[in-house]
Parts: sequence; C-alpha cells; structure tokens
Amino acid sequence: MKRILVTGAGGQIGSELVPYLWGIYGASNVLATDVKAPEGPLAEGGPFDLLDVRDGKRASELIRSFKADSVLHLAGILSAKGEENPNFAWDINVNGTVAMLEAARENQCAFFFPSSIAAFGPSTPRVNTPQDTIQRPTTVYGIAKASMEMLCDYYHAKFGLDTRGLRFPGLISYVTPPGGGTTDYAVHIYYDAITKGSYTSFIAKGTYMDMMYMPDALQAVVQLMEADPSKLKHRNAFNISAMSFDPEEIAESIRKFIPSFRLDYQVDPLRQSIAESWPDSLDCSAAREEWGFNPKYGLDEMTKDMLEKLREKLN
Ligand code: AKB
Repeated sequence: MKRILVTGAGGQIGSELVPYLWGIYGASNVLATDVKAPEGPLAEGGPFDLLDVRDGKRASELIRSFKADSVLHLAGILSAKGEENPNFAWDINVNGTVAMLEAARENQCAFFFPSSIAAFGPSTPRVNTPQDTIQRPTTVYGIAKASMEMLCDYYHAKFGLDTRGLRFPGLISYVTPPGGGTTDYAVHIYYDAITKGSYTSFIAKGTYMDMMYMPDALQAVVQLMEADPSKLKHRNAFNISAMSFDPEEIAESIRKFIPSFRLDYQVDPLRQSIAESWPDSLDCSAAREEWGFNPKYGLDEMTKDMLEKLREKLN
C-alpha cells in the first residue's frame, strides 16, 4: 500500500487505523473519508473528504483524484443496531460494499473488507471454529458479512482484484467507543470500572466471545495488506482472535487492578441472543500460517493498558 483511501474513518477502527497508517505511510498518503466531518486528531492530521459509501461514482472520483492504490473499506452498521433497522443495515453494509468494490475495480485498487465473528451462526462449530466451515448467520449484519466475504472472493476470482479481509472479533479500545455492537460490553466495562467501580452487563455470565485489543487489530490489517500474495490461500475472511472470555473473566482481570470492582447483570435479550449465535473461540491457524498473525495482548495485558489509558483520558 502506498496511497490509501479509508472509509468510515471516524468509526471505532478508523479513528485509530488512520493515525496508525499516517505513521507508516505518511499522512499525505492517507485519504480519510466518512459521512460526517471528523473531530479530534483526524480533523487536522491529514486529508479528509466526505463520502457516503453507497455513492460509488463519488468514491471512484475520490480514488482517481487521490491516486489511491488501496481502499480500506471500514464503514458499516454493527450487529445490534442492524437488528433495529435491517433494511438500512443491508443498504449500508451490502450496497455500500458493492459500490466500494466497483469503485476499487474501476481503479484497480487493492481492497480490504472487515468481516466479523458475526459471519458465523448457531450451526457453526462453536469451539475452535475452523477457518472454513458452516456459516449460516442469523443477524442481518452477519448475513451481510458472509455475503460480502464471498463477493470479495468473487471479485478476486472474476476480475483479479486484490481483495483481502479479516473476520474481526470484538475490538477493545480506549479511543473511540463502538456503537451498536454485541461485544461492546467488553469496552463499556472498563469505562464504568474507572468512573463507577462497578458494571451492569447486558451479556450473561458464561457467554464466551472472541476479542482483541485494538493495537493488535491495526497491526493485523497492515500485515495482511502487505503480505506476499503468493502465500495467501484464503485472501478474504481470515479468522483472527487474541482471547476469548465471558463477563466473569474480564471482571476477574479488572479486579487484579481494582480489587473492589463489582459486576452484576441485566441481560439484554437481543444482544444475548446474538452473542449465543456466535462462536466461543476461533481457530486462527490459517492467519498464522499464511501471513504471520501474531497478536501481542492477552486479557491481563489489555486490562492493564486499558485502565491506564482510560484513567489518563477520563481524569
Ligand atoms: C459487533 O458486536 O457487532 C461487532 C462485531 C463482533 O462484529 N463488534
């Protein structure tokens, strides 16, 4: 990647990925785009343009005028929010991705697509979920992710487009909070641990989901996009995860640093049913073997860093 257009730059991943890319490729080589004007560092640090991802014509013009060689397409609606308005979620997550894929094809750009553990469903093997297995997701978000994984494979096979992608687990970070996801509890818990000393979880005890600290996710995106294509057998939708825990285990990790921390539960039926349809833990061996995936943060290292960074941010 040399000149990169990023969609959804103001979102949870984009707001950290864009500055990370500035550090590697130079700020003038990264065009951040979003439907809303950015705030914070993104507003001043590098070029920005407004873009609704469903507008393929504008996307293609921006790619051309910026001379982008890569598109990192992050814009999307998350799982729980998608269930509130499925048609809108489908429009953004499918029509938006198709428009961006077409814009990338017209300009022969490499294309990154973030899939998710949501691309799996209740009939998927739950533990050590294989890279290639039954998917059949049951949320509109997951159906869109599974469909776009296959469409990205199709664009590679049919048009030779350099499509690559990851199945992200829940991503945890202290910079931009996620909005409308099922794994969001694992971010909120750290905020409430600092501000209230307790947290009420909308996900039930004993519900395991894959998770990863944001620095490992950022590194994984660049590692995959820079990987030798001859080594990639899968290309799109690599399983990646750094840890799997339930609310009790993350609370126990927080208690190592805040011994008085209390956890209770008020389970949200929608998000609980979504969580129960997803795997407990992924097999990430294809990502390790094909492009050297190697996350650094385990649960306690992440907890320590999250609590330190949030204390600085919130105090
Ligand atoms: C969500 O919870 O919707 C996302 C995801 C796992 O894709 N964080």
